[in-house]
Amino acid sequence: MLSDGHVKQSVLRLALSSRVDLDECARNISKCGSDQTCSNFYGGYSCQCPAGHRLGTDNTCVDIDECAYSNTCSILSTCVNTPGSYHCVCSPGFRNAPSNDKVCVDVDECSEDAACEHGCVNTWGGYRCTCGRGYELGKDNSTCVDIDECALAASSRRGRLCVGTCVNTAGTYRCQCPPGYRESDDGRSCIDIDECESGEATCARPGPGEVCQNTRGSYHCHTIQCPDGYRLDGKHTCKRIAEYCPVRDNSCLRRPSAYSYNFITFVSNIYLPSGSVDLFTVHGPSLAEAQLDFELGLVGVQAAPGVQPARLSCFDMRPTARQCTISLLCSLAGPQVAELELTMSVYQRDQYIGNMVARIIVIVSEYNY
Ligand SMILES: [Ca+2]
Ligand SMILES: [Ca+2]
Ligand SMILES: [Ca+2]
Repeated sequence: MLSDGHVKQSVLRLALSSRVDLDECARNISKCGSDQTCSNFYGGYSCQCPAGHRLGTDNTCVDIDECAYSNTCSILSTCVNTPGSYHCVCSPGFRNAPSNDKVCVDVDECSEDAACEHGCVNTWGGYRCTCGRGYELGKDNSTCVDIDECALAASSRRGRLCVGTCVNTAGTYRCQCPPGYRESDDGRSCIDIDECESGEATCARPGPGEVCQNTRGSYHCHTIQCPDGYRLDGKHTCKRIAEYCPVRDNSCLRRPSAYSYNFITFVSNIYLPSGSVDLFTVHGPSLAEAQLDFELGLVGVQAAPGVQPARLSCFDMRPTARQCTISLLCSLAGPQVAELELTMSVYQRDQYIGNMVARIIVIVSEYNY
């Protein structure tokens, strides 16, 4: 006889002699055990075991082991039998629901004691820490460590983050340009400052003969000093004062009729996809039956310490009947300045009639951008 988990043992007695009920419970003459509840009824009484107990064979109450049979504990918990009942001991990350020790619910560690430096995401049975942009989770899974984007990019094949220098900072990075450049609007590139244009350039003596040549990341000052017997003509040319040489004055004829100064600048280690790049072309005079003869020389090289100076073999000369083109064959490192001299001798009907000199000042800047 089961009712509400209580186990009843009822005793019916025949009361033939009297129609008055005897209350065995009240009289304390029932055979109910001390842990049982006695319930009187007309003509008998019953003994009830406490909840969670069943009546044993010898009429004593025995605890029911709910864990051994059916229980409501989920797989996330362990059933623990108790006298008269049981409860569910929750797995780590879970705890009993308020006022229900047979149900386990997830602990929201984020709203409690989770030690996350930046962010926290609650998960079923646990939680995880998150980090803000530019940070990654440390080995302790709770603190956030700055990502070195510069080192990461350098070790990956994605290429450089910055044209200039990459500077790692907390949570991000920035690109830095050397003096002589300004940062581009996107912050990644370096844009050359034209110091000659802006007036920042401090060339020795501004005025005739002083040439300010802007270069990538810097500028170059060059003073054109015309040799004796020459005068500055325009900005970049020295002309022989004696325009015509006296007849048979060979020493006069051997002197160039003009020196022109030509400035060419490019970046360090310039990429030469086809192996060479044309630098400069000098054209011959428009004389009838003129023959031209060209000669190329390296006047001098100023290279920074540790920089391989340009050699004459780095330059090629392609003369034709009317002109001559100078090209670069080497990917020169900078900073350095090389000065070339291209002498063009002019003949007419096999008669030497004079020469001109083109000075080519090749300025290689320090950086490759
Ligand atoms: Ca949780
Ligand atoms: Ca960083
Ligand atoms: Ca510049």
